[in-house]
Amino acid sequence: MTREEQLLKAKIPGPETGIEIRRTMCDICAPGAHCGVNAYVKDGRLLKVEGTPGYPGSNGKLCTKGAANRQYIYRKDRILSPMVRTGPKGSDAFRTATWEEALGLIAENLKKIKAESDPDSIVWYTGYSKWYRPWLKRLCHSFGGHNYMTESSTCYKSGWMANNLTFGRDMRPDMMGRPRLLVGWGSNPYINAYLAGRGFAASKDKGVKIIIIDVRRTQASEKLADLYLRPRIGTDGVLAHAMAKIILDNNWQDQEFLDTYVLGVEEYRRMVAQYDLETAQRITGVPKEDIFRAAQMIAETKPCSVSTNTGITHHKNGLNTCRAIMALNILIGNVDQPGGIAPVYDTFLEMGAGFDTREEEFIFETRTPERLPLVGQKRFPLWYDMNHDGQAMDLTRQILSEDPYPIRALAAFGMNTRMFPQTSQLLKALEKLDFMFATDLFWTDACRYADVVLPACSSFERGEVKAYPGGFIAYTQQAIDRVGDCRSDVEIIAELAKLLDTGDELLMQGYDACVRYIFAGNEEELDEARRTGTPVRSKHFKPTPPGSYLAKGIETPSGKLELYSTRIAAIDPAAGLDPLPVWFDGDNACDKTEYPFTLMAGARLPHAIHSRCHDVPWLRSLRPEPMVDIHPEDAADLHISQGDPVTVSTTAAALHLKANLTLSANRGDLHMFHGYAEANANELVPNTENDPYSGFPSFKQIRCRIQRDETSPQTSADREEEGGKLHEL
Ligand SMILES: Nc1nc2c(c(=O)[nH]1)N[C@H]1C(S)=C(S)[C@@H](COP(=O)(O)OP(=O)(O)OC[C@H]3O[C@@H](n4cnc5c(=O)[nH]c(N)nc54)[C@H](O)[C@@H]3O)O[C@H]1N2
Ligand SMILES: Nc1nc2c(c(=O)[nH]1)N[C@H]1C(S)=C(S)[C@@H](COP(=O)(O)OP(=O)(O)OC[C@H]3O[C@@H](n4cnc5c(=O)[nH]c(N)nc54)[C@H](O)[C@@H]3O)O[C@H]1N2
Ligand SMILES: [Mo]
Repeated sequence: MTREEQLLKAKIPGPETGIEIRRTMCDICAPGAHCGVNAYVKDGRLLKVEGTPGYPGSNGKLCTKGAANRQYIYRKDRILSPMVRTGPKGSDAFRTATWEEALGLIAENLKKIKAESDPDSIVWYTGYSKWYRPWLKRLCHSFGGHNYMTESSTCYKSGWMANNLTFGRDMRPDMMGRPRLLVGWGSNPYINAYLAGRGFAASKDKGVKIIIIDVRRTQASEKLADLYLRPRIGTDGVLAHAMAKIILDNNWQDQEFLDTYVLGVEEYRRMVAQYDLETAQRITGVPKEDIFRAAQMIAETKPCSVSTNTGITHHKNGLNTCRAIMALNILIGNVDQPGGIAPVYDTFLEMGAGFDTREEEFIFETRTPERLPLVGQKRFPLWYDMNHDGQAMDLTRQILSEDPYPIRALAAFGMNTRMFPQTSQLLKALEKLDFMFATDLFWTDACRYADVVLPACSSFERGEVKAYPGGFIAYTQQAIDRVGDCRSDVEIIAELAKLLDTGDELLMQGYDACVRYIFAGNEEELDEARRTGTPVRSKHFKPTPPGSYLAKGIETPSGKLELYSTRIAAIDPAAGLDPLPVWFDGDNACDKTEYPFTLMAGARLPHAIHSRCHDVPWLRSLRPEPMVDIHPEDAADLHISQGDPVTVSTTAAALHLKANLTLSANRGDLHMFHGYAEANANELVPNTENDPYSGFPSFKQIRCRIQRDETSPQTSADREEEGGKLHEL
């Protein structure tokens, strides 16, 4: 018995208490770690949670969000039963309904709209939750539709596209191969993925060097970095190109690797030649000595892994910036080499676990040929070419303009409108729909615009399968009583498959039958995982050794690693996309004297995840008020003190909140966290400022101005009191 197991055993409550410990997983950060949870349950109610020792990845640890699961699950605004709208859209005028009536209404309306128009006049959308996605997408297909879209229209997929264009596959740092230098570019793993943060910290303890490149001072820049570069927002493409030029000028590149595996080296060399150190320093604001030192460290420390994340893709030239950053791995020959970057092979729900499943077959086998262009297809042709899903960032525009055809209905699974740029415009669009239904745990604005609302359940209230790196399969069982009359999203989907006359027998059979289809060949593992509540390793687990990807054949159109993208070159030239990872100034076009600041809306709070945790009391208490971060010198120029009420304005909207003076902000930049209902950062983000390659909104680079509100002056005593508690997050 391990020490953790002994400790756990010592804490097991006696039978006289009526408390049982049940195994489940935390789904608040779907799809991330899904940390293992020991749920203390009495009479079907959750009393407390602890991490499950020995669980893949999390191994007994939980973050602040995971530790607050009880408050999350019993949030006051949980939806308790199906609801049907009785008043105007946007209001709270709803009545309760039975499941039979609610699902019947949905089926009746969707069938009618399909018959009158086209199945693709119905959009199937899902928010951040990933666990039911294969089921929802199959339902869309089985009903004859294709207009399926997800929150990945703003998350992860742009980086995935950048990597696929360049390497033919998604790529991650090969931590098993023990890199000696880690470059975290726009990455704050302590907060965004605490398990990765722990990994970085453990590597540092073992002498691994770390470079952090971030526009804000963060926990990572302070605690991890041997070298910290702080560029101006959205100038990373220049920084990466300048480093590439240094590497090439000094002949530090792996020429043999370039000659053997890479397409477009000469075009790339010509492109980066314009970014000499002077130019790079002028544009990025990073001292040229630091740029040189970073390039030298990257070229000389072997093995080295350069990686980036989603923050970088939330810019108008985000996808190309990602390509520019990842190209450094190619120059130094660190692709598919131990300790460099390694290809990812998805097993299930976008997670590579080292074995194959029939997930793709499950999703696509009922898909029919497309007839109409999908949402966003014309505006973002590269997105369409690589994803064949709708791009949700074009939904507002298409509903309002009906161009190229009207969208009439929306199936909204976990849609939080607060996460979309210019939320109020999206709400206006929802008002125009003939029919909408929503599933969510909580009562959201999207619910207020729906005709029918269905209560969904949390991961503790359902069974769920998950694959983990290392070949593990977890299969939980329901651990607590359901709150109210909620159901799992997949139960809802299975029921709709019946009522919508899809004839999809497999989908109608429900979750477990589909899981067995997807995980065919792993039935024993599924059974054992389910019985024991402990993840089980698949007998089909096969690690992919470094070098095998290059040996087997690079999966780009040219069969080479592409610094020049042949896939982009094949897109209609009218789209104006460049096959090279060119940098352009993504600053939005508006008067810079009127809008002298740059707003970065939405780095991560440790205790919040998008819209999910702001109404969880423990978590909210850690940063109760929406605030805008501003450099103290900028604040002094504008006579703004800590805690002052201020207005931040962009071309899209104006927002009232409080000022937070902090040295984590660059001069000239403002930072806000997203997710606060009373100060929704996304109202400030114009929904026309998108990356033309990915369609992603420019959440992190918006021109703005800030001024002190004279209407609600604070007393100097108030200010002094608040000034004492400078927020450093
Ligand atoms: N300004 C700004 N905006 C951003 C970002 C940013 O950085 N800045 N980041 C973007 C990114 S990367 C992302 S991923 C998106 C996230 O955006 P969303 O996908 O909207 O994220 P959430 O608010 O976490 O979840 C959406 C909804 O799902 C509900 N939900 C939770 N679990 C379940 C479930 O099991 N079933 C159902 N049916 N519903 C459930 C939640 O209550 C919530 O209302 O936001 C994007 N928006
Ligand atoms: N606690 C918590 N964890 C989360 C989430 C959450 O909401 N809360 N969301 C999850 C989700 S859905 C996602 S997609 C990931 C996102 O995680 P990341 O991809 O890491 O994204 P961000 O936190 O948006 O940005 C990372 C860093 O990039 C910096 N940055 C912004 N703009 C620039 C720039 O122009 N240049 C440079 N060099 N740096 C820049 C920010 O200051 C930030 O510290 O996090 C996940 N983890
Ligand atoms: Mo995300």
